[in-house]
Amino acid sequence: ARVKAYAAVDLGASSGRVMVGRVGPDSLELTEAHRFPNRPVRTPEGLRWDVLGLYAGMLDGLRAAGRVDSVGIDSWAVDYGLLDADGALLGNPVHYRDSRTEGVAEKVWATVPAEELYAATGLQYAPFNTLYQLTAASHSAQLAHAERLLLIPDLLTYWLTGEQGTELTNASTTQLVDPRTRDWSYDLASRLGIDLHLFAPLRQPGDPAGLLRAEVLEETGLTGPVPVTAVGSHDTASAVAAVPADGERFAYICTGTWSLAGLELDAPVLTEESRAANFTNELGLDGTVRYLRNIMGLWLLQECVRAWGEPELGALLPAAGQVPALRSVVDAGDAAFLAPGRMPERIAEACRASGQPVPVSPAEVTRCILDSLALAHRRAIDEAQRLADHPVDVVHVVGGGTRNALLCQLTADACGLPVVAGPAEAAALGNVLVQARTHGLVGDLGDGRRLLTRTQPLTRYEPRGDAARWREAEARLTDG
Ligand code: LFR
Repeated sequence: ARVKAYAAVDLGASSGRVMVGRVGPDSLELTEAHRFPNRPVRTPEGLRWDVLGLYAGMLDGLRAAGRVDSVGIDSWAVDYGLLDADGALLGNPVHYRDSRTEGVAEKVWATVPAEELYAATGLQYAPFNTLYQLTAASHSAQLAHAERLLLIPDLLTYWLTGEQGTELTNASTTQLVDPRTRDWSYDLASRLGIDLHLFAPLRQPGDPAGLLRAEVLEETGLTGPVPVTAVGSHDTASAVAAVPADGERFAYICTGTWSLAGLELDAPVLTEESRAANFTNELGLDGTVRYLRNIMGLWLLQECVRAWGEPELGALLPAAGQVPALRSVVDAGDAAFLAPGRMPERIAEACRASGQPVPVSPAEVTRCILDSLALAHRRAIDEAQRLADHPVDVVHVVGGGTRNALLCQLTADACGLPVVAGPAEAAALGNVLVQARTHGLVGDLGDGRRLLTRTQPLTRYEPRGDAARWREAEARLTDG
């Protein structure tokens, strides 16, 4: 049988890449065609995405990819572009770390209390959920002129094919979808005065999303027809699809700018306890629910590295490994770390405020961050198992953080469970698997996962005892 080639466009908060997955009956090989930076831009209006730069990077990547049988796009969630009646983009998409949503949630809760919002959507509170962004923008000229809202991967798909849709996994991060019906929450939208006609019709992962336009073929040198396939267009949905797990008794942590730590479930958990613990119920492939918590992730380290003038991680991580463990920890789930800037100082302030030694050198701060992330991973996985009544035997770590051996080992230690680390390019692989499935090359979610287990390099980390030290560190954050 012929091996098919799929282009997976995967856009993260700090870089984008076009990967090519070559899939045969029992083979899957992923190569990188092109990688490009994703640099947010601070304009006089606030923090914005350079979406034209991303589009250009994607076209460069497709040109470098060469002959492909289909293209799929995934990216970070919640953000969107607005189109006017001519289909033209209105302004630069706003970055989810922009400050416009400060204090907005309280206004929404005055109309629909937070408890009801959770019961209806299952979405954790995050200031940047699309619902709060739309509320923040409700009096803007742009929104007044908008006929259509397209989430980032749907916007780029539209530019490639001319066809509009709203892919479901990413739609679930808007806080306007009911995770039980997997359709819009019509009642909620009408109570909040949000016109759902702004959104293009829902698409399921695997649905066709059009053909590359003639101009795109010309610009990329590809020969048509080349279909674009809707994938799990939320990067985390694609990454979870590529967790090389066997059975159901597993937890996952998708690591990168964020750590998304939780479980794959058949049904949402909408209890008040779950809301209070700030777990989200985002939608995954094949009727699954991604029950997880957002943890600040390697963003904390990325921002410090930026502040320190970009030292080499190759030297910083071993130095952090030499610093005594768990001297100081911060709450890596705290939204106080969301905004960019002054990160080493903010971490030092958090340590001081909780009466812990203040980390000073880059190695000390890095150690504090990695210990804090491992601790947040532990808390999320413990609480998810309890709240969902879904015990696990193993933690799968996927995404960029798998390259950080210290973080993987500390996570195993903190969770008291074995960690299986890999694949690093999980989002791209999940993207490829959904495309391959539309061609009948792989079967269901379990099939794709078995293919990954057979073909992708994975590293196992066993927990090293001393659970008491992690419990003590956890108490430092929860007792204060
Ligand atoms: C990870 C991610 C998270 C989402 C955050 C903001 O890349 O998609 O799942 O909460 O970015 O969109």
